[in-house]
Amino acid sequence: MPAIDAAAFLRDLHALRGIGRFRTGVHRPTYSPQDMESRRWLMDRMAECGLDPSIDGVGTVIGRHPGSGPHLLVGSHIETQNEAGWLDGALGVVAGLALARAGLPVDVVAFADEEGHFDVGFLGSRSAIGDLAEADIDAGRNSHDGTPLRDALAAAGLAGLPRLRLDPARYRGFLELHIEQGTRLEGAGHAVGIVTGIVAIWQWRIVIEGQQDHAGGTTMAERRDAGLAAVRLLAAIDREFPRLCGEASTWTTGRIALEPGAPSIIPGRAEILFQFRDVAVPVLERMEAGLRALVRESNRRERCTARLEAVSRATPALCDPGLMRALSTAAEAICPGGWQTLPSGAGHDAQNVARIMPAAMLFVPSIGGVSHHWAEDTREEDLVQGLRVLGRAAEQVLAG
Ligand code: HGY
Ligand code: MN
Ligand code: MN
Repeated sequence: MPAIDAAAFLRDLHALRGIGRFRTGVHRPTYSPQDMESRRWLMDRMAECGLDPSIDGVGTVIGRHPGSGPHLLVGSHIETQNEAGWLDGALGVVAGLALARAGLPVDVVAFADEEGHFDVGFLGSRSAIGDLAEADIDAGRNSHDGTPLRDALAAAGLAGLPRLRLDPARYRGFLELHIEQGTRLEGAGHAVGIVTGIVAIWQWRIVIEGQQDHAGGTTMAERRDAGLAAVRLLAAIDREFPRLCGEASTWTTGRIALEPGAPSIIPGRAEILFQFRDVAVPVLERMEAGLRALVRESNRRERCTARLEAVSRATPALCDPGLMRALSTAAEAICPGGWQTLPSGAGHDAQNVARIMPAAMLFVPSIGGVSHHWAEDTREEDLVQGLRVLGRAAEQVLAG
């Protein structure tokens, strides 16, 4: 068993929690001043743990182990959703620091913008596996305010830096420790989850054009209300999708923006951000076909026009059986009977890294399943136990 310093691990987690603190969580949107401060903090910790730290042209931070290998890559992300949790992403990166501090030959990585503040989708891990062209960066926009990605990179001082490209030959594989962000482990009374597969997120923008007009003088028969058309389309999706979806599919409308958004003006424009998720591409394709049919039907029925735009389509991933075996052997040794396998309903950088090398994930329980919320939390004993399972599995893989 590697000599893991649990106290230092928890100290690092709480120190990172203090950068961009928001209530009991954090607010560290990608490239914000607090996000960049956390990346500098991480590089300092990497150097202290004997790693050679660097930040790349999209903000991914990697700490390279100086030895000749073989190595494992361990990490996740450190930016967060807005006003969200302190563990989503941070746990996997700080766990990597703890393994390096224990002397394991690991490289530690924090992939930039896993949380999709920019509409490229998995910016850092896609760039690191060679799946991001310069044109993708040119086209990238902030998902909240439309800021061009190029401008954000320049403002963060990253413009012109080379981009990390992972060499799969350097690694036995990639391991990501993450909170479950659901209630399955807590419901089963299990402390550890070994992930079988990771969903793909297919993200859409639906723009509905109507006619801005007076809310009183315009009769109900003659108005072209983009807001009502949006609501009716979303209701139609919710009626139809249970017929198309898979067992664990989800679909979510994260934002409906009405313009001009005044109480006495009929909205002339509606913009919907809509996504659906599943682990199986045929199910995703079935839901896409259903969505396209519903948009066509809306355009037949409404006096408004709806336009569907694909924002991003991730690739689902199955976790590597060999790494999963190492994780389950370690889990059984450390918490016998207290673990299970389960799919991930959240997307993760591991699903991209899995496209170039073996990758696997380990979950620890989320209290009440809460995540993407500042109240997100996990018991410290579960955090430490998850780290110990990760460390034992990493040692086994490296000894391979
Ligand atoms: O939304 C997700 O699944 C990830 O947490 N960004
Ligand atoms: Mn995450
Ligand atoms: Mn997240």
